[in-house]
Amino acid sequence: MATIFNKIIDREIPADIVYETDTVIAFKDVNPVASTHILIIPKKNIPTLNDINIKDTQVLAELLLVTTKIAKQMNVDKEGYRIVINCNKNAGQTVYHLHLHLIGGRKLNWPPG
Ligand code: DGP
Repeated sequence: MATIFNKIIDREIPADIVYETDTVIAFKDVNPVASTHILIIPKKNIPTLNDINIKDTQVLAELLLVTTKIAKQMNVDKEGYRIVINCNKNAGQTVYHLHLHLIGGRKLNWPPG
């Protein structure tokens, strides 16, 4: 099912895009929880982490590689950052299109809330 993120991919609504390839796209989160808060998503519709399969191996690897590139680009790689994937309601997933949150720029608490 199409979500708001498909509209960002298709340029139907604006987003602050920081990185893009044929298969993934990354943009600033509209509700940032830290000075660096980027969402990295596959262009392919994958609703949740539960929906990945072996055919997605390449795109999943690319999501992680792109995340590390953006962390460098945003200058949070040395101080540190966190990647979060919320899966379904107990984790607070609100957009049902797989996405990685890249969060950095401040000290992050552990365990998360
Ligand atoms: P999650 O709770 O993991 O499903 O996080 C979804 C995130 O998506 C949330 O941090 C806010 C962000 N978000 C929702 N709608 C939009 C939008 O239209 N544009 C942007 N840039 N981010 C959005």
